[in-house]
Amino acid sequence: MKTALITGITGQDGSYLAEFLLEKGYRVVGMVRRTSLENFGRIKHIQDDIEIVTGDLLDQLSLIDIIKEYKPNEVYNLAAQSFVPTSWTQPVLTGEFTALGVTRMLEAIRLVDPSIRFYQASSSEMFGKVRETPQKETTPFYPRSPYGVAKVYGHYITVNYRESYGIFACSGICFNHESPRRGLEFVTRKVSYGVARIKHGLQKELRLGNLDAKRDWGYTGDYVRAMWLMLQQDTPDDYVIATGETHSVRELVELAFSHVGLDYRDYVVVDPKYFRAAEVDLLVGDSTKARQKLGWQPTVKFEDLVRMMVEADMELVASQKDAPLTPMIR
Ligand code: NDP
Ligand code: GDR
Repeated sequence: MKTALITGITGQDGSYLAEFLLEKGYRVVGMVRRTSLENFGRIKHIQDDIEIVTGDLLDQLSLIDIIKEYKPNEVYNLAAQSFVPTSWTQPVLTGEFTALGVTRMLEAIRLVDPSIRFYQASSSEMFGKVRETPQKETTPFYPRSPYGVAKVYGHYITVNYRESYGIFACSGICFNHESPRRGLEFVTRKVSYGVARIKHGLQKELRLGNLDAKRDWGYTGDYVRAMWLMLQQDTPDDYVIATGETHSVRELVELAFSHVGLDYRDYVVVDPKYFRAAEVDLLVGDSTKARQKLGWQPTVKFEDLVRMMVEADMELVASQKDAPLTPMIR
């Protein structure tokens, strides 16, 4: 039985990856950071099937201890400060988690067992300002936020440890991927949750930022399969993971509202508070390499993804109706 260590297991991707690896017969160890209240909402249904260990990407020794104790065959480094706007308000902390955290984990692997296979969660935010479309592995990076800059560091340190020490280290340059477990502050979930609350009469308007930004949105369940596939190859490499389709935030909003019979123009308010200091205008990925070498392809189309998220939130909000939660939407 192979052992996988997942950092960021309490996050969206971590929960889907843990489910996927359990189905493959892995022993799954999830690293969580210490919090005063448990934060296991996304993994409570599999909590009895996985092992949880406390550690932090900010703490080098905790990583070394965990690698020594659990002896993973594969490490999936998904933990990060992943919300782009927060990277402007906490740029140094974002660098510590999202950039240097990668080096700390790679150092733990190098020191304890360099034969461990390593996956780094790189991001389409590294492409940033449009240089070329669609974006592929060879497209130059031009990050537009401290988050994007930190991910470029994480990406290149992964490449460097592969080239310097021969570690089987791969980067998945994943474009946006979403699900009913997406954090409430990201735009797809903010919209699906907002639509559900409006439809249930709990909210009157939805305040958003730039409706013209375009993203290549896929389904998280498809993306975690690509992460695993990368670590099963004969040689380590980096891959763009994307659907190849792009849509604007406006299209997302229009579709989500129309799914419950509403016209978004009656509810959406553009609030400059949500504009970014520097925007990424257009992302669309070319995942030909992953399709050819990994045999990967996405299975969920944009329209189905939006429908899935709105329906899940309609149910969630209905179940909360007597005790509505106030979303912490920024
Ligand atoms: P989430 O924000 O949902 O999850 C992030 C996870 O990282 C959480 O489990 C969080 O723990 C954990 N974490 C944060 N800081 C630390 C730390 N210092 N030590 C240990 N754990 C920490 O992100 P996603 O699941 O959406 O994304 C997973 C990864 O993929 C991230 O690295 C993200 O940047 C990257 N990515 C995501 C894409 C997407 O579209 N989803 C696309 C491309 C890249 P806690 O629950 O305690 O906060
Ligand atoms: P992104 O995702 O920044 O692409 O990063 P997000 O959903 O936050 O934004 C997508 C686009 O929507 C526009 N937008 C808004 N965004 C938010 N969050 N809230 C709003 O009200 C709003 N209105 C418009 C944004 O300006 C942006 O253009 C995600 C994260 O998961 C990263 O960790 C990951 O690396 C990248 O995807 C790929």
